[in-house]
Amino acid sequence: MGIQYFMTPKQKYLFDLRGYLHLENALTAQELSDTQKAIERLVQSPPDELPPGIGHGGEGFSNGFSADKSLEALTLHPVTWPIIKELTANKPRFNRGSLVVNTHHRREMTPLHCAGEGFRWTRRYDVKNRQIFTNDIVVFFYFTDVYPGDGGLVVLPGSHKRAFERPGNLFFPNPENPDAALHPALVNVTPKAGDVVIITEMLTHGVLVWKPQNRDRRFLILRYKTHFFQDERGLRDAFPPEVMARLSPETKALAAYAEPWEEKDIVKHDGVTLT
Ligand SMILES: O=C(O)CCC(=O)C(=O)O
Ligand SMILES: [Fe+2]
Repeated sequence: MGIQYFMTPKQKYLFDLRGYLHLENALTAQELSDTQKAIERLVQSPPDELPPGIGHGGEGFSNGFSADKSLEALTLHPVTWPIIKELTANKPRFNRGSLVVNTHHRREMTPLHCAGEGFRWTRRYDVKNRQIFTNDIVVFFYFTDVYPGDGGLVVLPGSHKRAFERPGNLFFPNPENPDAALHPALVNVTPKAGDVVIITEMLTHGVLVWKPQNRDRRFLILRYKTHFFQDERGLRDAFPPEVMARLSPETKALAAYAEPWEEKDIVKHDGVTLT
């Protein structure tokens, strides 16, 4: 089967120009309320009662996507799925899904970073025959609102096509000062609950200190590579056995390794419902 084109001309233009997309209201009201409730249950649950295979360290719940079917279903969400298929040339592999509850207690920012900095040549962003390809995609589903001035994700639009090494401290000469004005080349992305942000991990990005004391920033990080990508998870299962055991067959198919010339059955479906 040839590749079908799903991204709108506007999405293609913006993703290629900036290295990310911010899609508003990606979740239905029902999806948003189901996922918000599931996350609240996870947050309230004592550490020894977390579902097997979910670890809570720092501000993250590793494998948090597998805590509830409403969260697991986001791996194949109708808004993001066609875009993920297109960006990976129909060869996606889902291989990581953490949930984050970011609060003001975390006082330091996450410095700017991106895939492909330094010696790593394995991550790519390319455009050929009017098609965008990238083998490292991160999808952020938001369950709470972010407003300008709150903090959170900052990106350097266009940096996924950089040709030179980023000079250290160029954008944050004084990273200890959370009140410093943002460098004009950076954009603080401010999604609202139900929005989704899709980036290529080639994009330079970081995280500002979260300022509100009465609100947190809750979001799911879903990572996709090509299904033949070799990283430390390589040919083995992307998730621990106790997580694999409760995943739906569709999610397992999405997380499966395949050879470069193969095409997984799961990509033949536009809308995938978990069974
Ligand atoms: O906290 C965030 O918004 C971004 C985290 C991050 O850099 C990543 O997941 O790659
Ligand atoms: Fe990152």
